[in-house]
Amino acid sequence: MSVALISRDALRTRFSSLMSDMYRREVPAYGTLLDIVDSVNTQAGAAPVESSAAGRLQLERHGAIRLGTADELNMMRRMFAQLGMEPVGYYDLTVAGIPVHSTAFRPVSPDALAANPFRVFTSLLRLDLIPSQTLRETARELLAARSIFTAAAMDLCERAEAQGGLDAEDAERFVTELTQTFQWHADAPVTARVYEALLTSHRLIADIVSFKGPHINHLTPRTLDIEIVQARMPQAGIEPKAVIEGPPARQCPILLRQTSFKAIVEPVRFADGVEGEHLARFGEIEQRGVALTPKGRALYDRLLDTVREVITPAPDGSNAVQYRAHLDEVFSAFPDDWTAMREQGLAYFSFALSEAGKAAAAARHDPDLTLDTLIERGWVTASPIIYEDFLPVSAAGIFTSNLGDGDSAAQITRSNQVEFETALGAKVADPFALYAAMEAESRNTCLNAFKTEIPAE
Ligand code: OOG
Ligand code: NI
Repeated sequence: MSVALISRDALRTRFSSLMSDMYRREVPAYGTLLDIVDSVNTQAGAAPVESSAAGRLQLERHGAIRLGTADELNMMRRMFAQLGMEPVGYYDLTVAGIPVHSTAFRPVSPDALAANPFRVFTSLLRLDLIPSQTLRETARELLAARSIFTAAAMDLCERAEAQGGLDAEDAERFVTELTQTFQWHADAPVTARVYEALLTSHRLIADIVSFKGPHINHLTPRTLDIEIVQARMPQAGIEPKAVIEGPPARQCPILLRQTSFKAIVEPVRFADGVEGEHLARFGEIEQRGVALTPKGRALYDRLLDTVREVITPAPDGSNAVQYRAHLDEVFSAFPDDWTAMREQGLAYFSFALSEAGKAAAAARHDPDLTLDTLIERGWVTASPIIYEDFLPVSAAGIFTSNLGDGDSAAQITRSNQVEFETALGAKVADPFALYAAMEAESRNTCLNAFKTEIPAE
């Protein structure tokens, strides 16, 4: 007799909700932000970008963690695989002076994304980039001495791998145990002196190396209107950053717009008994739009570079109005119309038969109909495919141009990715390929409806 196994989608939803409860307890401002986002999302009359958005919107958020070693990353991949989350994309943040490289663990199939798109941006520290050899060794020893997963989480992960899943009781234990990996530990295993040295080397290195585990550093709900949430944050006592990152506000949203509030101060007790504090954990909100094709993405990158050659947002917000105006002006070159974006091959769309289309397909078979004709006749609808990934630091372009040698830049990037994938124990999926496959499948389904004979029963 076989046991009933809990679906990976259900496990992911339960895990994401446990993480959200924990972060709300640990960082109360996150709870306040969730309340604002909830009320804005319910009020927002605007139709969500994708038709199935309403159902998944409440559940939707992403988190971010930073790991210290290859073994931690490897085990994390196995854990997340049980939640239906696969590594997608490679982000090299060293180009922006941040000593990590990263991937996003997320569901990939349309069904899994519709069930719950919860994703975790996961970074791996690049120890080799710590300049001081003594500090590097200290960091290596600290990381080697910790184990970030509970024994029960590891046992249950192995059981899930062997059985192809977990029964209800094991599933609940597994997600509960796994959540513990991401909790905040106020008691740090380093002395205050070592912490200070790590902090001086790089704030992020101290955050990764000085603690017992990879505390979740933010959780980000998705909103239908980031402008309203940004405006309401100060009224609720939360101070947002000066400008919203990413593209400007548009009729037809593209990619990702994000804004955050400042890291909170958390008390720490160091190994030598010294009391101190740590700043790392914050809150963020995001608004997601359509996924861009390589052509659309190139246009986006070029326009953003153009903006930033003239003006970069000052952290104190002093030029926020001018930045915004310039961003709006430059981005007027990016078509703000779904049909234009589709016809110019700038974004990905998912196609479906309309009611009229279904009737037409049942009545006649015409293998010569093109998708464009079907759309013109109203037989097929095109809905934007949501961008499920992240935006790598735009400084990447500056890095490449500063090197002045395309080949060597490409080589550095490639070898980093190989190193990352070796640590991960798997290859990362190419996000463009995933969106293109979703689009192609929906296109073929529509076209095939007009090609195939109705099977005789
Ligand atoms: C991750 C930053 C990336 C986002 O939304 O772009 C990220 C980190 O700070 O560890 O979460
Ligand atoms: Ni984030």
